[in-house]
Parts: sequence; C-alpha cells; structure tokens
Amino acid sequence: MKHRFRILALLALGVLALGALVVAAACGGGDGDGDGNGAGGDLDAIAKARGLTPEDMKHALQQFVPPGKYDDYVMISSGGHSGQVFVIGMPSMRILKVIAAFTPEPWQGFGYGADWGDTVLEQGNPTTPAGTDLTWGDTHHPAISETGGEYDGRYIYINDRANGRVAMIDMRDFRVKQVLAVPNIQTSHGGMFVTPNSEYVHVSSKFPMPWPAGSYADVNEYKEKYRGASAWLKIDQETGRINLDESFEIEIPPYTQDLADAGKLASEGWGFIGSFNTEMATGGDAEGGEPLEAGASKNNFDFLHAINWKKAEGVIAAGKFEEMNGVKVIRLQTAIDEGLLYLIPEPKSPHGADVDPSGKYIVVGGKLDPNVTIYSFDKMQAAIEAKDFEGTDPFGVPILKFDSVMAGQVEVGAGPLHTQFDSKGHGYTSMFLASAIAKFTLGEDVVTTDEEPFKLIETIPVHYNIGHLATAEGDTVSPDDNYMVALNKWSIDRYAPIGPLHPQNFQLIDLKGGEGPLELIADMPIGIGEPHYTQIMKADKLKALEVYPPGTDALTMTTDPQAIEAGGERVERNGNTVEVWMSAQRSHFTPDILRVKEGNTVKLHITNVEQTRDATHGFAIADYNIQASLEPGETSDFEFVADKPGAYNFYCTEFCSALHLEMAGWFLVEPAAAAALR
Ligand code: K7E
Ligand code: CUA
Repeated sequence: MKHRFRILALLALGVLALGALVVAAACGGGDGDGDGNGAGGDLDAIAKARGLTPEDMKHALQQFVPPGKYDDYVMISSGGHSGQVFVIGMPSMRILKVIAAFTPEPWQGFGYGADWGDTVLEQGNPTTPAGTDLTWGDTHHPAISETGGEYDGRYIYINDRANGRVAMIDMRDFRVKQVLAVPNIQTSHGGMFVTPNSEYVHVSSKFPMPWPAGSYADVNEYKEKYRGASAWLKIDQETGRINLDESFEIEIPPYTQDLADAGKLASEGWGFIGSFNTEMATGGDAEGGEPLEAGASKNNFDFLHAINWKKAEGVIAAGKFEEMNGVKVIRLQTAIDEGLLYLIPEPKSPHGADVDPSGKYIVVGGKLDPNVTIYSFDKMQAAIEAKDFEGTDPFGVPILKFDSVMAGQVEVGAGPLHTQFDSKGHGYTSMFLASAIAKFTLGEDVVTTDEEPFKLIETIPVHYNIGHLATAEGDTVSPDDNYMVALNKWSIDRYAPIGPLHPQNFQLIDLKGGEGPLELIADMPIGIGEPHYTQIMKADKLKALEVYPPGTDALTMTTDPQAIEAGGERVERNGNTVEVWMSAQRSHFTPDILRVKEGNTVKLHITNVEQTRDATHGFAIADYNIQASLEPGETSDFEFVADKPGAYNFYCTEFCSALHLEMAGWFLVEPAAAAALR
C-alpha cells in the first residue's frame, strides 16, 4: 500500500513538473534570475535532479499532452508478426489500442467463441490448402480509406505478408470485420494502397506462385509456370468490405513485386509497383546452385510496374478476362495488348516506390544503390504515347527507357528504402544501412529553393536501421509539415536490457514546417511484433462510436436478431439444444445459472444492455476457452457443445463496477451418466 502511494506521488510530481515546464515556456523560461523563486527555479531543480538538458526539456514539451487532453494525431501502425494493428496517439506516442486483425486476441474477444471474431477468422482461411486454420499473420502496410486523396477516417485495410490476406478494420469501432484470402496470391508485401476515392484497395503478390493457384510446379519451371498478381479489390462504400465480384486482378510476370503506391491528382487512375528479382532466381544453395539473394541481386536494373487501373476497368467491362478461383483475371497478354502494363527500369534491388502529393513524381529507393531515383509521370505518359520503348521483357511487356522517364536522382546515402513527403516540395527517405533519414528537394515546384530541382538538403541519424518512415497525413494529397516518425528495426542500446529480443524503436521527429533542420524529439519502444508501416491521420477525422446502438452485432453493424432488452432474458430447450438470451449489466448476468446436460448444443446470446460510455463487460467460462468483450450496446452470439461435464464458473473479465468481482455465475454441465440415472 505504502509502495503504491509512493508511485502515485511520483506520477503526480511528474505531472506537476511538466505542468511547470509549460508555464515556464509560456512565460519565456521562468524568471531567469536563478534564485530558485518562481517556476524557473523549480524547473532548474528538476532538470538538475534528473540530469536533463534544456534541449531535453524542450523536447519533453513538444511531446507532452496533458492528462485528459487528446493527441493531435493517431498513428495506425502495422504490428508485424504479432498479426495486429496498433493505434498510437501522436505526439505523445501513447498506445491507445491494439487491434486484433489476423491473430486471436482475448481482450477484444477475437477468436474465443464469440461469433464476430470466429466468423471473421474462419472466413479468412485460404481455400488452398483446404482446412488450414490460420491463427497468425504478419501485418505490414496499413491503408486508411480516402476521399479526394485525404484520409477519411472510415476504414483501415492491412495486408498479411505471410499468407496473402487482407483485413478490413471498421473505424466506427476499431474492430476487424473482414479477413479475405485474396485469390491467386500466396504472399503479399508492400503492394497495399487505397485509390484516392477508395474505389479499390490494391494488393499485389510478393513471391509468385504456380498458376493457376492451387496447381503445383517445381521451381525449375518458375519462368513458365509461376505468376504474380496485382489485385484491385473493390470496396463497398457502405460497409467497407471487399466485394470480390466487382474486383479484378491483372496477371504479372514472376518477378518479386514489392512496394506499391497509388497515383493521385496528376497520376490518378494509375498504380505503381516496384519489384526485384527480375533475374527470376529461385535459390538452390544446397543443390549446387546460388543462394536466392545472390541470384536475385545481379541485375543493375529491376522493374517498376506502371498499371493503368482506370483503363483496366474498361477491359473488364468489355469482358476480356478469365474467371480464376472466384475473381476476374486479366491475363498478362491481354494487359500488354490493351496497354495496361508498362515496365520502367529502376536501379539495383529497389524497395520503396512512393508517389509524391502532387502525383507528378514516383520516388524509388534502391537498397543497393546510394541514390533515390525520381521518375516523372508526365515523361512516362509521353514515352508511352510515343512508344519510346527500349524493348520488352521476356514476357513481352514493353520497357520504357530509363533516361526518358527519369526526372532526377539524389545521392542520399547507404540503403535508401522508403520516401515520405511534406507539402513544401521535400522528400524524406529512410536509409536502412546508414541508420539515417535524408531530406531532399523534389522538383521544379519546390517552394524553398529555386536552384537544382533535386538536391540533398540534410540527413539526420536515427536509432537504428530504419525501415519505413511516415509524415503526418503523409500519403494524402496534402501532408502536414510538423511531425515525422521513424520506424527503426533495431534499438540495441536505447532501452534497459530485457533479453536478446529487443523492442523496435519509433522516433518522433520535428519537421519544423518543412523548413528544417530535422530534430529528434522522442523515442518510443514497441514491445510487440515488428511494425513496418504506419499512416498518421489527424485526430479530428475520427468518427468512432461512443457506444453501440442497443443490440448491435459488431460483425454486421446492424441490430442482432437475438438482441434483447433488460427483462427479455429467457432459456429455451429444444431437444439437444439449449438456447439462452442473457443480459449483462452492472453487476450481474441474467440468468446467472445456466443448466445444461453433457452433449447439449449451447446457443448463447448475450446483450450488454448498457448505453453508458466505457461500460464494457466481459464473459469468460472456465475451461471452455470462451472469452468475449461485450461492449456497451453489443450483442454477442456463441454456439458450442457442452462436452465437458462439471460446474464451471463464468465471470465478467472487465473491471466494470464496485461489484465487478461478484459479476459471475455458474455453467452447470450435468454429466450424461448422471442424467441417465434419473
Ligand atoms: Cu520496407 Cu514490409 Cu514496407 Cu518493412 S517493408 S521496412
Ligand atoms: Cu461486468 Cu465486470
């Protein structure tokens, strides 16, 4: 008790200290006479005691969000191989929510008996090989739905790098509503984006697979039999769900398609996908061949794929497709004949492919090239118009000439990966090998310089080995120019040693209105999974529900047919089935005794009949692996067989009220033998 009081006192002190900092800043840094009177004196004492420099104090102020106040932004971050998605407030860098996407997660009752999560997970199982229940994923690239090229706060899409699936999260309740196994794609990586008006969410394959999907071919038939796909998944505007009937795919060559981005404004209607391994290496290092990575890194150029999706819609409408595994597929030859697909040389094992806010430039980072290469969309269009090709690839896809479409290159440093932008005409590129971010000018429209259109301005070190980076509103047509977050893969010595597995490290960076110089504000350890990418949205675009309308089924977001109001509780027995309509309300379940017989099928419908903000209950049954989150207004449905006889306690798993510990009951499963005796 004493210990707890001390912690509280320390917390209070911390809050006071920061409060004092704010006051001091507002008053121009205290009275400055160093006599210890007034806020300045307290500040100095705190800073001295804690070993903080004036710069540390400034950064603390920049990051600080007072208790009870909201952050200006929310970051929607992938959770890597945790299979989840994180919602993080920025600039405070406080985790607000961990959303289960591909991985069962008990706090949200996802995958532990309630129909919502079980249904979503089950529907996401791939059809091939049949019967495989997937219980994890590797989330990489979140994409917030957009209207007019701006994040609109409606839906989040995220891909599963491991299993080629896509999840849809509804931002009304920040729960996943759909997991879709994308046909003809086995693995996906960075090919995720939404089009500027959320017509489609795009995902492309990472490693190609034998086509048609479901067939088998040895890797020695790679070039002939393996193919990739660029999938344009149609978004239902009402529900956010992907409608496969109105979606289409384009067959693409068996390169390893990687990061992708949507054209916007000047380039709206197009999509761009980088690739590597145009060598089509397949490994074989233990069979007398070359390791995969060596074979895949020989060519000086790989291919950026430019895809005209607007035109592809017309090709689909004209019926020039084949139905393959439940989706319309434009075959590669058709894509070539119809002018849907062009290849553009990109230097040395490229990774990121990012479209700038104006849509005029596509910036590519080559992992083994110290330059970022900037392509001009206008030049691309002119080259396509003039049929200014250097030839075709082995599959007949036209290749544009590098020199005709390149707008410029900037030598940034070792290992450039991803690029983000501000609204002042700057690009910011992460460099994995250099553990740094480079800032450069981007073209003729640059506000801050009238010299060379593409020029390195500065670099800033990050800690360490950065993957992605993200600017606030960074993938929209109008990025904000205040914050950037570096998503670092390694943290090495940044945190207390907690074993060989280290957290990833997010670092908050001040963009200073795009004027620079870049300044590191804060570190944030991510102690779960490996975030790859994040999008940062203005918090005032959030339109989440405070409570569900009474009796809502979280899966359909409509009234659950089994919802009840208080007083409507009942039990019906029908042959071997026991059906229960239960309510949850502080601090009781009604009914609180459930009597069934061993072998009965139990159908349980629980409605949280409360409409009070944050009045969430849980429902868990011992030894039955059942756990649900019953959020205010929600109805959850369960169906299971009472196959274990015994007296099982069930209880509310959320500390909802003073008598929360009493919010419990009994699930009595009478043994079949005992029942027979009577
Ligand atoms: Cu570069 Cu999966 Cu976007 Cu990681 S990817 S870094
Ligand atoms: Cu309801 Cu605890």
